[in-house]
Amino acid sequence: MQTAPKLQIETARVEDDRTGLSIETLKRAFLDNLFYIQGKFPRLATQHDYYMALAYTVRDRLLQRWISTAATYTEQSSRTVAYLSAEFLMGPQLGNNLINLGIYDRVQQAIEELGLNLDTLLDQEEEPGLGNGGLGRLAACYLDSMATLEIPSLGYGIRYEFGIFKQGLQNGWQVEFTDKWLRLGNPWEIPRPDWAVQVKLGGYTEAYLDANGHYRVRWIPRQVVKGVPYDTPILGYQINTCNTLRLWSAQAPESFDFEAFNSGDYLGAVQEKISSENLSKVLYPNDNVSQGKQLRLAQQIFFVSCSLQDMIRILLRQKLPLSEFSQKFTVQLNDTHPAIAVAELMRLLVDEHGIAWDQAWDITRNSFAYTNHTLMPEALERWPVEMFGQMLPRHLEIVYEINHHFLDEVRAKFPDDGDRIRRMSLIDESGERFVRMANLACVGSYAINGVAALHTELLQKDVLHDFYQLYPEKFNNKTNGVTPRRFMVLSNPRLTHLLNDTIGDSWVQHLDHLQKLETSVEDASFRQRWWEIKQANKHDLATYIQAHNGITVDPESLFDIQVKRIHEYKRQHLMVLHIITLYNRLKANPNLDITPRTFLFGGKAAPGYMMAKLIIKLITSVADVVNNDPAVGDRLKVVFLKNFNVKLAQHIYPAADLSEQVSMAGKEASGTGNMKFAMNGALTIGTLDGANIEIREEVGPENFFLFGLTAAEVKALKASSYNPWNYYQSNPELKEVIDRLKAGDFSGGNPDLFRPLIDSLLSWDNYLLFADYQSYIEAQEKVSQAYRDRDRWVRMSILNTARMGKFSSDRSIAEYAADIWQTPSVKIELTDNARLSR
Ligand code: Z57
Repeated sequence: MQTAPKLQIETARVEDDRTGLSIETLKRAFLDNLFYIQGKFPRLATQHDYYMALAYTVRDRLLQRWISTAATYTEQSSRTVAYLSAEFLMGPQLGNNLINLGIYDRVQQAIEELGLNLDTLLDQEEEPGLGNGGLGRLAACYLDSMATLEIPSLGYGIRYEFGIFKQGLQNGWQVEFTDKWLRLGNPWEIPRPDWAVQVKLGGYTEAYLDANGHYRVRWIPRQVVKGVPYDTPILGYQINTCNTLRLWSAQAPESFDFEAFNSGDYLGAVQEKISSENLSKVLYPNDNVSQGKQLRLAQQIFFVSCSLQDMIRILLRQKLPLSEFSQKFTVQLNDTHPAIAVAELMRLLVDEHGIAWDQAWDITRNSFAYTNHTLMPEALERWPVEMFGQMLPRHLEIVYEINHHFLDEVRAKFPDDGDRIRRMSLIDESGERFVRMANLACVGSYAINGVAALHTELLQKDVLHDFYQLYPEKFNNKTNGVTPRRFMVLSNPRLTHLLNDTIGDSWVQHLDHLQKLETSVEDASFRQRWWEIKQANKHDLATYIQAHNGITVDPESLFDIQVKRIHEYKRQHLMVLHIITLYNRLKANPNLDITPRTFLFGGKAAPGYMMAKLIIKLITSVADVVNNDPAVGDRLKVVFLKNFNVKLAQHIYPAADLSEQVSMAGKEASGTGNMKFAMNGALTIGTLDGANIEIREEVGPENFFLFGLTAAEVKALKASSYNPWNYYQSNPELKEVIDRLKAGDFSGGNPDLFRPLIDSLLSWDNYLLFADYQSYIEAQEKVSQAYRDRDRWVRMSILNTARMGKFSSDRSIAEYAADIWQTPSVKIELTDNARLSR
């Protein structure tokens, strides 16, 4: 403390270099970082070194805001959202931080003056792919919006050493490579070893009487794992708020090693260390599926326990009593992956902090809110009671105790209803016994939400109907949104400039201001510029395709795109049926005047999901035939873009004419790619599923290509038993598509390759492709007609963008804050950080 005045003097110059925003200062800081952090000079430096130097330059500016933010939250003991998620699919950080800091153009100039190219540096970044798809990317968009709306928040998750695998293609099949994203270092994170915590696993429990003669339980674990937090700053858009993403990395605790060393079991000690570190080794690569693996449960308790202990540390440091946990924090559960938190908070409060059960239960129930993200039965998490008890013996007791109280509550409201009790119990006892995590989340939360209007309705009617009857007041809808900073400003600069020229730049924070574009629809020169921008973006993507796939595509053709995880319910293969239909028409009538199309696919299949991998092989096989048939010429091209990730996504949405959102109605909870496409002026062909319904409502039915059965019709058809064979027999074009596939026309004459897929389509097909085929083909004909009338198409495109205001994640987050969290926003002044050291 005595040294503080000296510290202040020394920081005076450093501070300017580390916080200044002038081009000269940025250049000086960049070179400083190249020398003193990378230890390189220009003759030796690689592009990656330059990227790192720039990243550290930007990080310094973030840290200045981060410190001001943390100081303010601490001073004001602000109510804070803890967003618990097993996945955060962040995507590259540098560009986004430049946008949010408002220094993109200046940095571009500084970098150019140094003889370098900003795009090349941005391209160096290995993206943190710590998520599978929609759910993980939603968490990332929500962090951006919480910071932008000045809501105090902490994202809590796992610092996977290996994120989602990298996808390669070999002979048209998906192959997986480990994602070694940390290999060259991660400039955005700061380890906080001093805030490490311990997590217990395995072992047994025993009862004892404490000093006051109270009955208590202690848990003697078999293993203890240390969780070390790594913090990443999350800056809001042109605001000083800089929140934190805190990811936990698993390590073996030193004390455990020592015991083994002393007992001479050196290899045993090393083994223990390896098994501990496995907890944060790799992201499970499944989307919308739960495998029920033991290591996955260990990951869940690991990050949940670390996070709750961290919150308790923060609470106590602010000199608040534990009874105020739920006033200080609201904990959002991103699906059931963190739902074990309900039992873990009870354990921490009761066992570790001596709070009575009833009071602990009040605190717990007032702390959690649960978001459900899926209606897919195979995604609902259930843990075998046996496995659960082995790993979490104390939690199993707590779950039983919660269940005991809960079922009493159910019986009181619904007497003599044994079926209801069996359905609602936290334990599934219909066969092998399972712990039901969705039930635990519902019982332990004060709010439950779905992610689109239809989805929430189906939760209430179907999947969570019993819970809706018991707790109707807990249920609410929060339609998803996406951040326009990353998915418009950063990824579509041409469109951003046009929008700014036309309506000013307030739309970036208030996306509904895009409405102001409606009048420009009548302006022919505006329409011309709109068209040229889309063409330029398509040209860029065509260049990428040429370089990566060696396929020449025509930027004037209609870019018809489906990018998302590969899953049967999302029906990538429905788009393939359309492609083959067009191909057959061309073969039968070579001079047919069709609208030229480029079909683009991208997406990963879970490595164990054979049917999804076969769909990829189908796409690449159809591509090989169609792209190389002289009878087709340049009229149809089919491209599978490998390794679809956030970085690639940012190149794709701005270049899309048509967005394919063709899931079977009632299966896609919301979808978020649908929003990213439409914001960038793509038109949608889609079913009445998830947020498609709300997008269509907003943009107007005349600006949306609708097809297919409704969720209610799907349900009815399934109830009356679906017979694909009838569709096949009665629809000649469909029959020809299937017959060609069967004959091996797309598999080098091999009729066996696609047999599993064809058999499924023809005999039971849970996703009713044939039932929607004709309607889809007809909608696609309307698309082709509309595209031929360029003026009409551009008008529709403009109106799509103009009417997408609702789908900003700012709107979603504002609703969460108002209806669920009750978190006031907190203004952050930029403080002179040197002052904080006094
Ligand atoms: C996942 O990406 C989603 C739901 C899940 O239960 C799991 Br596990 C992973 C997706 C839904 O499929 C999308 O429809 C939704 O838009 C997204 O979560 C975000 O809510």
